[in-house]
Amino acid sequence: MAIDNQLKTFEDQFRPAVNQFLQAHLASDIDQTELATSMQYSVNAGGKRLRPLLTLAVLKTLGQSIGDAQMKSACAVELLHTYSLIHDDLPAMDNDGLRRGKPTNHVKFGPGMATLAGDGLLTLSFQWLVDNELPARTQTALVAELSRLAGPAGMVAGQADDIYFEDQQLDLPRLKKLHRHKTGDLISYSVRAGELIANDFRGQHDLAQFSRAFGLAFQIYDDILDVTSSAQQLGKPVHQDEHKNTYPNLLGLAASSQALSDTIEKGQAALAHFETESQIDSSLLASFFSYFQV
Ligand code: GRG
Repeated sequence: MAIDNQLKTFEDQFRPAVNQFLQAHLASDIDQTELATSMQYSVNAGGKRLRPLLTLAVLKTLGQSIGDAQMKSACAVELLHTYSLIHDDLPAMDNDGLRRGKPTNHVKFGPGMATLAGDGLLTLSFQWLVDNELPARTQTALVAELSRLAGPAGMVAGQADDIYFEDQQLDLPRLKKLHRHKTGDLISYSVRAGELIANDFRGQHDLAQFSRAFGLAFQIYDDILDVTSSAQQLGKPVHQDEHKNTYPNLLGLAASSQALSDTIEKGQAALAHFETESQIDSSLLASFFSYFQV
């Protein structure tokens, strides 16, 4: 499967817009020079911007126009995501030296400043959700949803399972739960954020199914790439997962690829149902599945 043209056109338009927004607005919200350099270093290190792009794609799918308030709320999740990567790379966690093709934040600025850069990005993401022109009830709903899905009942719970069960093999249901929290919940948030910003909940059940399937597929794909790719291709170390709970470690590569295809099919079926029920074109969201080069 090649990258879908529709996804490429969308990314070509909106990834630079996300990058510009992040570059233009980060510095003015930080009041310490070294901290600003450290936070900007990781945010501007060149991630795919998948999560804000998903929010923007839901907004487009629901026929919304994208102004400053929509862009700022959509970019908030990228700040939070970058915090999670900085903290995940710390010596006390995965102790990784390479991220987004560059030395990790703690290698460059030391573990103390890297911890603070993560803390700053986590806090600032919530500030961006309320410091904009959206209606107050929308802002509150976004804050509530992000707290639930990124916090101790969401991504942080997944990360805790990841380190707690590092040398213990989980069965498939518990592995799926780990993946749902660690990776899936922030992706689910990103899709839900589009509905909340648009204040349009047509097909919310199908979009939740889509985002769950996409999130699980994203992590299975990441697990597979850790086994099959080079560090140069990924911009981060590979073969890091040998003691971790991953699909290839539990099921082997062939069954993991099958699980990936099955999960993608489930997500596509949810979007097809969404389109039939709502008469809304779901092809932009469906094009995100072409990210998985299977
Ligand atoms: C530290 C609380 C805390 C959580 C960390 C995100 C995370 C949870 C850990 C990173 C390790 C990992 C493999 C997570 C799975 C999700 C994942 C594949 C993250 C990388 O996201 P991409 O591929 O990265 O979107 P870019 O750099 O493109 O933004």
